[in-house]
Amino acid sequence: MKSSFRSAKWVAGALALAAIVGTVNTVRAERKKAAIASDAAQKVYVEPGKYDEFYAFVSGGFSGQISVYGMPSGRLLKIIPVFTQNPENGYGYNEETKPMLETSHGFVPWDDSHHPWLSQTDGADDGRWVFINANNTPRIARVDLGTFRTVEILEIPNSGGNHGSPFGTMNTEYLVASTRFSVPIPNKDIPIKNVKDFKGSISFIKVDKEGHMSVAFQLIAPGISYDLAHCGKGPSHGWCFLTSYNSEKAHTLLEVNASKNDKDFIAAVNWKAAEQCVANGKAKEVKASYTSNTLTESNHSATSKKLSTVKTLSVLDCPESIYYVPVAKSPHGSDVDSTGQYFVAGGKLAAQITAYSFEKMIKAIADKKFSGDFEGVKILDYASVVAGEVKKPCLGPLHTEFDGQGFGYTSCFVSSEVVKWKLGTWEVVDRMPTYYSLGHLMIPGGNTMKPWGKYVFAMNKITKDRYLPTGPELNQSAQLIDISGKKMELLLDFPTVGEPHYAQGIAADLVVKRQVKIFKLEENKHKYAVKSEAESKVVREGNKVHVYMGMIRSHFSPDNIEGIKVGDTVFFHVTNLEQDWDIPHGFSVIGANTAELLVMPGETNTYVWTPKADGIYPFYCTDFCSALHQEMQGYIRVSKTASAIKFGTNKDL
Ligand code: RUQ
Ligand code: CUA
Repeated sequence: MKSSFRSAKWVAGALALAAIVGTVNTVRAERKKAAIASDAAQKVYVEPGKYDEFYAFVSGGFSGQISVYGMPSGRLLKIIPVFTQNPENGYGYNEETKPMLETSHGFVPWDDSHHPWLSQTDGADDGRWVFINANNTPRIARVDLGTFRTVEILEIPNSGGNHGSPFGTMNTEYLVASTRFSVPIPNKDIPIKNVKDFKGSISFIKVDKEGHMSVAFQLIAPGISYDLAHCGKGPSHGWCFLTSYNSEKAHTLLEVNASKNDKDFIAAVNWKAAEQCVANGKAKEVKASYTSNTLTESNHSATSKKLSTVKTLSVLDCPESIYYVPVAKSPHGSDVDSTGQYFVAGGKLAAQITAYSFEKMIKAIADKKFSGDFEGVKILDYASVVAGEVKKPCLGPLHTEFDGQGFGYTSCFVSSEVVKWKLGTWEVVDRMPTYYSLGHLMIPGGNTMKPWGKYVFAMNKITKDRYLPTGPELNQSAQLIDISGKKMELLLDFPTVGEPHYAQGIAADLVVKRQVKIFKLEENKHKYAVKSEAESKVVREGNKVHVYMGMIRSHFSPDNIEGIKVGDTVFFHVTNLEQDWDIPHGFSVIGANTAELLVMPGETNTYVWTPKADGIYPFYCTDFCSALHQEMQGYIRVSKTASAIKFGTNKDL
């Protein structure tokens, strides 16, 4: 570590920050009246019956899910359950989807999801899948945009927290996932103060043609905290750029102890070089325990597979795979512009946005322009790689997206604004206040080579005084800003679900054309499916009872079942026999200790019930499916364990 990074300016920094926050609060009150565009209403008005131009996939943060909005209307279209059980449709409760939430720690029914990332082909969003991270128990999920369902979840071994994840390459060859907390690798019982022995992993997740994910290899790097990445494209394809913090390697009170050094690092990772090292046998296959969960739509069932080894590559055995680039202190993510020539990072505590030139970086590596090394990783000389610093940017710059027209848009958390600046001249050309404390922002396609431009979708952490109050907790919010003109114009303000972090936007037609409307009944390979009402039956296997049940407007078959006994475990395998778009049926039994089923046309789901006392138990359909939905119901007769009541359904009784 070079001593120039050691000047302890954090005290001054923290005081300055406190002063800034005070000013910002006063500014807020004045800004509340800030004008919105006079034709804003027209610009966001999507006529009833008309579609929005864009989809926005917004992370749910502590809700663990993804919410889908139409843009520009701000209409909430759907919440896709990913890492958190969802009683609304039985995700994570029914037998088919429970395996999706299995991990090496057992069943984990919740997570904290931050960064959706749309699959790309040739550097442009292609509308196939959206990936998203679980921050707490390290995982990456893949959602199929044909069905809007989570179809795969891969656990990431050797990670102490999967925040900087998942960020993909321009053809979705890999997703990069870095560890936020350094930990011993392999994990073991050592004193916390031995933090110097902790390591950081940067995982490369291979995505095959069908979307299936696997851990290709993990770079084992110095144990600092790695954060958000964006990968190169065009000229910089083959590289990914991740910011990091805590080069101090603090293990307590990080807010102070990890802000001492003047500079942190961007890790520039050459994944093609790493691939080469792996091919040359420099990686080690090590023991690791993690899971790979997949939902197969042919039988509508998920399976969880336990994996036991992973390939790790120490950066010391492949020094050409990683370089550190000095960056203003406490950065929070690195972004690559649409041409792939620049990568950009803001320093939260430094009021500085720096753009680096990829070309200069390659030259600096060739010319060995190093200013030192950090635990064996070469540090590039700052002046040799920097392309420019944005002049008079803002306070607390975080994330940058690009419009494809030569401008960057950076979110500024402390000064609550979006700043628009020009690539090349590094001048700020416009500012737009946000309400308040802006985290991420998103431009549809703004992280790709082909942005649609048009809007900035800003995600704010604090909404005090923006909406009707709702008790101690107020919602986070999104704001829509028109960027099609010279000046940014605020159009719309709306609350979000959970705490949005990053989002991704895509032209609607790319997703609309892939929509699956029904699952074909004749292709249903679920072991307990029925293809018609005639196939419905009950089968007893000891004290297990399997009910093969069909649903069609507006009845269940069977709808009368007798001969169930206290002590039985009853499996209701319920098939929706409809073959019509948007006709789900629901299923639930009084007193059952689980969530309902919500079964899509042509699909089979399983509901487990253990009756505890004899009596008559009604069940019914929970989704208003027809004028006779209220009549869609049935009865189960439960008898004492020793009783000899005849076992059967309508036809036998
Ligand atoms: S975070 S506000 Cu992506 Cu989790 Cu930046
Ligand atoms: Cu089926 Cu309501």
